[in-house]
Amino acid sequence: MSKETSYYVTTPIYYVNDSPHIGHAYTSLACDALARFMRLDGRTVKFLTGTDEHGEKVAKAAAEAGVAPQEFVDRISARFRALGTTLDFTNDDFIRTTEPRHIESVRQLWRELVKRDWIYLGTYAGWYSVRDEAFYAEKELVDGKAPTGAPVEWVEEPSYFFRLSAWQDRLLAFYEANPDFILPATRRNEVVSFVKGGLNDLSVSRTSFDWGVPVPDDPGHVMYVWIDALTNYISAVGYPDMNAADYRTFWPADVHMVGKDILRFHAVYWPAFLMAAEIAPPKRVFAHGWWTNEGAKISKSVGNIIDPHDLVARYGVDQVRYFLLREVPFGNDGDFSHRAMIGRKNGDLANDFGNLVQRVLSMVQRNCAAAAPEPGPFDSADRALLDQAWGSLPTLREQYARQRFHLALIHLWGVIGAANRYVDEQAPWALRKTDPARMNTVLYVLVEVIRHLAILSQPVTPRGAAKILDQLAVAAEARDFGQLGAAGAIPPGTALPKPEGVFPRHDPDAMVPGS
Ligand code: ME8
Repeated sequence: MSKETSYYVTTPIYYVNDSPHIGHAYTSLACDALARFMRLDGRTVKFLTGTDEHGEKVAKAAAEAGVAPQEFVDRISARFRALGTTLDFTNDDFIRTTEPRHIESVRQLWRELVKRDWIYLGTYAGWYSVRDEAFYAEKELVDGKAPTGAPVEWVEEPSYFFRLSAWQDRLLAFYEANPDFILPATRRNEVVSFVKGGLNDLSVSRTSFDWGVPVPDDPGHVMYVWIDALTNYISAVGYPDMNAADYRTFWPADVHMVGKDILRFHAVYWPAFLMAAEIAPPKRVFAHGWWTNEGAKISKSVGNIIDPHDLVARYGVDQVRYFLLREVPFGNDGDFSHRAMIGRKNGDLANDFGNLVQRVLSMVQRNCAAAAPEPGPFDSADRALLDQAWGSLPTLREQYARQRFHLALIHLWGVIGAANRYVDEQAPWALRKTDPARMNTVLYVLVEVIRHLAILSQPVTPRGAAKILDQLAVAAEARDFGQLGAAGAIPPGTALPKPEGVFPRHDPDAMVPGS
């Protein structure tokens, strides 16, 4: 498999200190949509997610729960896996940092760094935030707290250090040479100015607890949870075996998708660790924005966690997926509100897309003997609509390549809008009596446009798209992007099953289980 046709996308591996919420679902969803898009476009995809199971934060959560750490992480990790089932994620792998394949990998990376003299033994004396699992300099503190608002504690202990200070110029040169390494551009600027401000050597081991990967040849230290966690991205493709088929196919990764909170770890520390070990850095880190809930920060202490399982039970999988990727320009912060969710479900999905499909397929069912009609010659209105549908792929490719999910969806809904206007203008129900041949042409054009819309909407609304394609009698193996345009056109005369509604309106009486 050549690198040009492969695509490797990763989510952060989530801390197992607590159950998954909508923020975790969001990042993984974005990766899922990307992975699905690339597969449909003929690429060999690896979509990786998983859980980050070591470190002080997780150890404390286990102690608070009164459970041994391994038992605790097994339990919470399973909840992150279950999230994937609820949201139809198609990850190809799920990595856990407590797995032997990962422990071996991170220990080897450490040895490579020691071998090249990038790691030395010293003493850390400074501030640490367990919540952020991050070291902070005195000057970074705001009112005695981390800049994130997390409490900090003074830590003084023997520690290994990574010579991060030596990487300032090389990192700046790397960002310069790879302008799309950090997206969106505003985030890139933040990272560049942080690095320009100077880098301190980074403490990469801890001695005050033992829930972590022991440092090779010095088991009194466990690795700092971030060097452990970041390495998951290469563990999952077979590192330290750099001849492993997956490693050769997929590394360097195409996109590490992260929230803006952990950009520094991915865009500064990670490429420095990799380049120091003479491993290629990833091609891109995309840092998306932060969700709030009806205007408030989502947090356990506020008690406003949005449980993705509840959301899906109330609104439907496709609806939640569509809402999250459509509502907020990807990269910006966003606010969740039930009103907005219902607005998208009823407006975009039920009225615009669902009704289009329903009314066209019902007309075909009633007026064309339940089979795809035979079209006559196309006029300019027909061509304009078909061209718009056929021409969507290049636009979508461009948007997906830069993780602009909202723009890809806006484009598709532009086609849906045009198709709805075409139905109104052509009025096929009136043609039934006056010009049945023309009615057949109009309905055929619409059936083909709907086929395109269904194929192209699969990455975001896979269930609805599959239902539409079933109703168009499109075979399971004829649903990829290679079937767009004339290639996969529905042969006139194809029997079509009885249509059923695809995107229902919101039922205000639908209850959330457990509420
Ligand atoms: O940071 N809005 O794990 P984590 C949007 N283990 N995204 C959100 C969010 C919100 N309100 N809340 C969480 C870690 N996220 C480390 C990562 S990777 C090598 C190690 C998402 O469980 C977002 O992607 O704290 C954020 O970056 C991630 O969850 C943090 O997950």
